[in-house]
Amino acid sequence: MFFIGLLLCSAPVAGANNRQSNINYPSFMQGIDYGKGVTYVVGHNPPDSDSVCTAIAYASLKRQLGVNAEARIAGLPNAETTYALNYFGLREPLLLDDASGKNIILVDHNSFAQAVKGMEKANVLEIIDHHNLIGDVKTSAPVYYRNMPVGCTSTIVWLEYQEAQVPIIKEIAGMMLSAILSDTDNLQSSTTTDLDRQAVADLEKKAGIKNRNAYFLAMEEELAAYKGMSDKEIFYSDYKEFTINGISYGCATVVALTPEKRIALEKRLGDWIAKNYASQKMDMLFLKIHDLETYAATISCYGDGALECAVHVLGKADANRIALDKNMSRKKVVRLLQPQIANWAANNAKNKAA
Ligand SMILES: [Mn+2]
Repeated sequence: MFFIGLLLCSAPVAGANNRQSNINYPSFMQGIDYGKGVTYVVGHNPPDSDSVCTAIAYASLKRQLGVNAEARIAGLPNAETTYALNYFGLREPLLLDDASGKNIILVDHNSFAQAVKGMEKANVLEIIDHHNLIGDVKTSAPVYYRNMPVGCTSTIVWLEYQEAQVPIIKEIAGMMLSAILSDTDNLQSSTTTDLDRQAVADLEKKAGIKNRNAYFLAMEEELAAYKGMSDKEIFYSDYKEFTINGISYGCATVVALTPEKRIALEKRLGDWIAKNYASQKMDMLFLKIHDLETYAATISCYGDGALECAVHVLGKADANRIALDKNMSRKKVVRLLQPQIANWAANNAKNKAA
């Protein structure tokens, strides 16, 4: 326990300016001034398992490389993340409610719209991410920016553990494993790469998970229960916001265990948005729901032009809903939607001017 406590919680033995004691520390990291204070590793808001678990794993790696890093969360973790933390006996990181003036490493996002408040005034030192570059993050010094087209940020962090030749303890393996399983839907999502599979094969051994499918299902059962949550809380539990050409849009992801539960959830949340759309102050809203039995998924579209844009790239609509290809991730949906919305916004502006 002492060993784990040391790795997870304590300040580094070597100071930030004494990093040469770590033989495998990439020498270019000397170009980053982590200063004397704490560097906070934080994911997006609202957080998912990637954002929370990867922050824990990356902060632990940085500490072992001599950086005074600590994991923080941008908001309350969801039930799936809480399950993973409890399973591996780890405490939830503290909340970072304002990033201004702080040294920051961003994981799992690259835009202010998804970041902790005050990030515009933070000192961003690194970005470790697997999303397309929608970001508006600007920095005063060069950063270590690592973006890879893999299924999960933890896959990148796993790779960094290999590169730095830092051993991965059980609890940290458990965090990275949980993040990858969550982001890739147990390696089923269209975003999954061989590197994610390689990481999972290594991490499940190190985490002592003998039945990965059972562990994944237990995590998802917690998430999909949406215990005690209102319609609005469910809608915003895994939600991301974007802006393109002056059009703001949000995409929520919700998961159900069975096709029956997916249909029920579609109806429940659909009724809620239909009533509350106007007060959400977004130009367009999208709700993606999939179930973990068949991996069938649908996306419902709300707001002027939303369905029109979606039909162009995602297929035929039934009312305001489109059936998606199996295993299609939100990331891919957004990647397809974004240029359509950009065009729509440009044409709309032209029409208004004419
Ligand atoms: Mn992620």
